[in-house]
Amino acid sequence: MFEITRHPVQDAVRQRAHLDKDAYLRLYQQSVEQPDTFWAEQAKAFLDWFKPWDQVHSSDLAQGRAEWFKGGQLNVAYNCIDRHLQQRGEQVAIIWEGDNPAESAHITYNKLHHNVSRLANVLKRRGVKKGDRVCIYMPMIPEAAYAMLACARIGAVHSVVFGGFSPDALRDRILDADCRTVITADEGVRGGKYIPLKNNVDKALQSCPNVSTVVVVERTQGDVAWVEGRDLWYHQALKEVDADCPAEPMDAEDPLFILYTSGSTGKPKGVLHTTGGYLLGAAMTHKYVFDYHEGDVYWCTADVGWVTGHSYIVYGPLANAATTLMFEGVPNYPDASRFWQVIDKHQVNTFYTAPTALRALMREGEAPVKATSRSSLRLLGTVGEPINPEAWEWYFHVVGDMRCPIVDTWWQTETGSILITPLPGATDLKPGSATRPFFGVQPVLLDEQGKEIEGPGAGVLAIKASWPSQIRSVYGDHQRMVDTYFKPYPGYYFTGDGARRDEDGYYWITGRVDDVINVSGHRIGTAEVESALVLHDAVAEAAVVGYPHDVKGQGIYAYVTLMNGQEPSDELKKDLLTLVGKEIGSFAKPELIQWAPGLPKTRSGKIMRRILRKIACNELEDMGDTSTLADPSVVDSLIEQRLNR
Ligand code: 6R9
Repeated sequence: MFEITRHPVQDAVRQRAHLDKDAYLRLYQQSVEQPDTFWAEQAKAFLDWFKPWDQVHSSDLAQGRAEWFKGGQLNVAYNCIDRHLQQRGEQVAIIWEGDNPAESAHITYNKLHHNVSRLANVLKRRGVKKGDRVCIYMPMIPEAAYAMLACARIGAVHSVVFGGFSPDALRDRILDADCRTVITADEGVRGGKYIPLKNNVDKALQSCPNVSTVVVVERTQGDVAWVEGRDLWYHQALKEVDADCPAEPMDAEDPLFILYTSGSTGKPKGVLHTTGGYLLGAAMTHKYVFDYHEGDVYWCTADVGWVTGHSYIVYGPLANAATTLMFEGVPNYPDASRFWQVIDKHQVNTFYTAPTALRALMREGEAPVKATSRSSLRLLGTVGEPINPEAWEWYFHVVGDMRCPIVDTWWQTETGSILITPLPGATDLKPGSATRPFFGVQPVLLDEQGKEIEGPGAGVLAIKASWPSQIRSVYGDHQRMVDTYFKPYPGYYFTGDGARRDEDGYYWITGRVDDVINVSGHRIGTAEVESALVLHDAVAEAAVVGYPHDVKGQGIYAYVTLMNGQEPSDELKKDLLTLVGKEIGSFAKPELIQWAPGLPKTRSGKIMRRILRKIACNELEDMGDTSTLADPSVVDSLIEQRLNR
């Protein structure tokens, strides 16, 4: 076992920080004992309101109901742009760093205002109204942020679909939210490769008759097909509208966006977030967790297609009038020094990334890091999956030169903003622990009976009181939200994660307890991959589990049973991978496919995943109780043929 060293708050960090330990404890206590007073103050301090709220908060977690700042009116784009213009119009809002190191751009708040307002007018002109859903399928270019903010400006609800999703996955999401408008680009560029986004949209739209507008940003000038009347070039459309577009007053509880995420069933859920509570959560955590100060250059390496990109590239930083860096490329292009070069080039102070990226870069050794200065860095962060202490220490020593605290931030698409995290000036760090709850967050560990565990212990992680940026619904299926998150443990929000709490009250997230696999920080439902595999004519049955992977955190291990008369072959394996790529996206392709003549099942026919997980993890000592298996010999043959040794 790697020994865990405690890292106390350094003096220089504490002196600069907004909050020290006493301030954290005092504010935390107030936030849970007098939540209405606490949140009213924060909402006034962080956001500009057109009209004050009637009630700070009302919720009933047993029913999955939460309302924050009901009756209050505000606009997210106004809060992220307009209110900064008078003092900071010429300050840089977005630094864009292209895939190609020779390309970058600086977008001021004035320019952001101009582009967002024009795009909002383009949408209006095409008939997009408050409450309409708009799908955004974009590469990492500033126009992705403009598109999100343009929707927010007119009260349209955006649904950003990650550019790595396949046309089929895109189609499902467009249909589920009944989007009539899609904003995309001709092509994306990542690691020197071109991604045919517009082409993917065209394929998806073959089965989406309701889509009447496709706005296309010109990124590469690559060849694209064109549907007259439906498709319009972004740069041309912008010229035809004026730059004045008033921000629509929205109720705090009006929807802001939908973001699809995988769960334990085959169908992704459209997590719905609303306006006031979400923005407050994003803005407040951005300031305190990253100890944001005016003038800081802040970089989150996520993609806007995931929630981290929503809250910590776009909404949180812009609400705080920060300078946020948006990176089009990948960590190892043109070489493994890229992240650190970008930090020097733009004098980045805060850097927020995923453990998987760090593990991949760790393999390249220290030289690519040490070839750069990184002297601008003050704070480091991680998100998306548990960070192993070895990677944490590498990040701390090699990247941060032992000077920068690391905030390991635990949260989810459903939580909207960071819930468990160190605060740099307040929290001693323990590598691998997300440490302590943010303001207003009351985490609990529940045992198998659903009883709260006191003191140190381990259980499923749940949250026992509403917080402003919590999920409000699953789009089009409210009952599914209630069933998934609020029914399993009545009165609690169920996270789907397991966790341990130590003697200092620190939380250690151990990973998902449901059938969700976390591959490189991307959530993938096992059922989604299984549904894709069984679409193949040769496949009778498939079972998918996760196993530990050195770089990706978890890898996907698929057991595939073929139809009678079908022979396993490398060709077939390739076909199956292609199929998963087509149905979901390349990032969901299984690492390992084992041909399974039979799967371990109970006599009632349920697949025993516990056993499949053990085999995939190469943990064969204790297979647990196999007495309920219909045919125990199946297990021996699977063990014999196992692929991860
Ligand atoms: C923000 C984001 C959520 C799941 C979550 C958990 C895992 C995220 C983590 C972490 C350990 C952390 N997760 N942050 N596990 N430590 N700091 O990633 O949202 O894509 O919805 O994934 O990711 O398992 O339940 P999302």
